Amino acid sequence: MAITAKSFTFLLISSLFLVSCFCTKKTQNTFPIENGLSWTFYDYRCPKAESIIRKQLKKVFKNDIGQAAGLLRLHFHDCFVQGCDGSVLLDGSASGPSEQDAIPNLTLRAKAFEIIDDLRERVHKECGRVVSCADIVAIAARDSVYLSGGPEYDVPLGRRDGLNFATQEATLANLPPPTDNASAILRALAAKNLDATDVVALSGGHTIGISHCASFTGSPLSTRSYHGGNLCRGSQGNLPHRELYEHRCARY
Ligand code: HEM
Ligand SMILES: *[C@@H]1O[C@H](CO)[C@@H](O)[C@H](O)[C@H]1NC(C)=O
Ligand SMILES: CC(=O)N[C@H]1CO[C@H](CO)[C@@H](O)[C@@H]1O
Repeated sequence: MAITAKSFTFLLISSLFLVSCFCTKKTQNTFPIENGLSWTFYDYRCPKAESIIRKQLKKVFKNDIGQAAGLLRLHFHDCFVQGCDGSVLLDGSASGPSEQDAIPNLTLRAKAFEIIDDLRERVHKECGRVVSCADIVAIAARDSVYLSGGPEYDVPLGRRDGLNFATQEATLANLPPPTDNASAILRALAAKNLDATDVVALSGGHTIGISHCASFTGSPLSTRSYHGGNLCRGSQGNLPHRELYEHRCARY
């Protein structure tokens, strides 16, 4: 819970500025950060943590750059529900790998969970279990942005892993649904201390990745379209719930 969504946004936004003004990496480290986080957190305990993650993700993305989007979104889902505490990874979490029917689970990539698991193993093999999963998710999201052509930003570290998974109720209450209009999204993010500028910056996350047809063609069981629906022509109709989610729009 050490880092809030606000500071994540702050980093995202500041990194955009840094790219545009060609400032050095050092300047970035002067930004105020949450209590408990630090720019040097693993310098003694696991100095190689970030380089291990970067190196492995380069390999993963060489094979499939699409995975970058899955990892970025995982960080968003982790941070918005109960803070960036790694709880998205817990069995039982509605966003996590074990809730079969929770909508967030259906649209987070299973592969993203596997990649994080693998990174955790590599980092823990090097240093023991001193690096939190929440930090690994945060670093992986940063590297996903950078390695897919976006800006680079420093990530202050020291997040603690939460022990409690998020219920489906908490998950749905904290992640705005795709049906929300702009005012509803502004309101939902204002509740997390994020302003309109933050919302615009964070929306930049959608520069990469995919959406499943069901995310914007109405509820899984209806054929009503929220956004025109032509992109998904052919995937609607009588498909069962699960199958609808498996139709990627790129096919149409
Ligand atoms: C604020 C409200 C947000 C809404 C309503 C929203 C909604 C969505 C929806 C509906 C999808 C498609 C899911 C699917 O069908 O598979 C999606 C995908 C995605 N979102 Fe968001 N999102 C929001 C915020 C964010 C933020 C803050 C980030 C990160 C900075 C983010 C990053 C992504 C990424 C990278 C994908 C693609 C995932 C993939 O390819 O696997 N989103 N989002
Ligand atoms: C946005 O959605 C809300 C319901 O969440 C509705 O009350 C409002 O009228 C909508 N605003 C616009 C501009 O469509
Ligand atoms: C995309 C994703 O992670 N789906 C998971 C949802 O939950 C089921 C079962 O618990 C997993 O098998 C899926 O991989």
